[in-house]
Amino acid sequence: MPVFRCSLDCIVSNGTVVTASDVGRYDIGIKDGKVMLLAPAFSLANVPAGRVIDAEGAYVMPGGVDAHVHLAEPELFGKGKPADDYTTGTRSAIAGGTTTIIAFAPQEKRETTVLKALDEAAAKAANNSFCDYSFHIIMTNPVRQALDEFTTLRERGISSVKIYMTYEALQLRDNQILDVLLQARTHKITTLIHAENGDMLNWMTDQLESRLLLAPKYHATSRPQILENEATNRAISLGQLIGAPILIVHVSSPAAAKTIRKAQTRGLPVYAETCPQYLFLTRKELERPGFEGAKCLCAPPPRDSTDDLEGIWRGLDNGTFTILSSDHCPFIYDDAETGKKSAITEDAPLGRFRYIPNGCPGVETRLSLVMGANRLTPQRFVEVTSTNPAKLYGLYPKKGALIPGVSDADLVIWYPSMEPFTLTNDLLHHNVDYTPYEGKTMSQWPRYTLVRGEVVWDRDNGGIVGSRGYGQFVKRESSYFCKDLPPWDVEAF
Ligand code: DUC
Ligand code: ZN
Repeated sequence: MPVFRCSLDCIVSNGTVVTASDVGRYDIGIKDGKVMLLAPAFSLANVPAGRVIDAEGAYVMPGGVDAHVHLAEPELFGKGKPADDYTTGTRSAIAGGTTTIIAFAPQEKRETTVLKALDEAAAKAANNSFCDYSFHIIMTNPVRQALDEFTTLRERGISSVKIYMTYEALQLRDNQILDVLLQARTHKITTLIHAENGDMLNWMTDQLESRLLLAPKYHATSRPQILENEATNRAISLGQLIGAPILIVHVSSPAAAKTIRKAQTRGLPVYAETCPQYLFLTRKELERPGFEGAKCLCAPPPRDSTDDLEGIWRGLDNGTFTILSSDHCPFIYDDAETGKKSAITEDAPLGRFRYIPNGCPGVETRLSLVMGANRLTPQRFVEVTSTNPAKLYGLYPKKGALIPGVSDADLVIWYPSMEPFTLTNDLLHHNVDYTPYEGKTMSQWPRYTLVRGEVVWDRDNGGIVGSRGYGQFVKRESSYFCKDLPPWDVEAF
């Protein structure tokens, strides 16, 4: 039995503690916001502590790291603005067991700097967040000045940028993508890529519109898998030319997943993300009566069949997908100005899918949906929802781990067993009037969430008990997966 000369701030006793590599019955001692020790279950029973939480044998895991969350952004994905700001979005995150988010700092197309975007996002998040946070820069105008600012980005703890192969306000040409990748390689920055072929989908949209096929379900028709697979393949080729690590975000297509797996097998530094919407929703959801299908409209779209969902689950299980994020992109449904209904006009009572803001809320439901499906081992669940995003984006081992003396005491504690309940939007904490998963039977939900040792979510005693402004900006290092590379040399080809 360990002998303690000092007291602990908190003990989480008798948990089935799960990390990306191990499962075991432990007590966790917390001091000054850090994991101080893991000791055999019940062995800390006589140690003085400010608070003791009895996990009653339930799973205790590193808190979720959600690396894809859209908050307080301007209109980027068609009409409409994400409805959550840093307060409501991070409130929703902690209620769902997520303790760190990475949101976005979007550069405007006409700007020649990316630092303005970073300053603006930082100002929005500061003193407003319930959980810890960082930002990916969205690069829309990779001119020399913006690229030269990568040095400053690294100094300020930012080690990732995101680029788009679609969306008028965001799309880059291949030569611009190469510019970003080369600079990213030099500065050990990971490049996130939204891989859909924008020209193909615009052309398909024009075809559909010319036949007056405008309803939400045609959004999926306009973006078949081949268009995601083409862009994925091109992104991999561009990355290969430069030898730069890339992360393909929100992969929905099993065909694209196969392309990624082949590249990984060839040893290329290609990482991939998927999201719950591609594990639980099919395009059938876009056919809900009236305009209701718009609630599940996101890009890439939910795919055709349960076989497609199975293909994505397989990729999550077999290592093709490195991380599982939410792509929380919340638009109010019943809002004709900035929400989903902004695409409805007198001429188009079912809306024009081209103008429906792309995105679904999901930061709060990400962990519970996937835990409840019981398809992954607990260790693999922790790996894709917490440890790998922390490693990939330079937060590890401060986040995504339970290493004594090193890791922040960010924890999600589940119930030892739970009566299934029906999910309804009023149970959630985002600023949106719907969830795509309304009516779904849930068999898991976090009982407690701790951020740096403080209980911020206590489902049975007050719900949200953390405070706005407690969340801190976390400076990030380069990716844990990033290798030292010699300078890129065009003459080597
Ligand atoms: N896809 C979405 O569904 N929403 C936000 C951005 C994106 O690429
Ligand atoms: Zn995207």
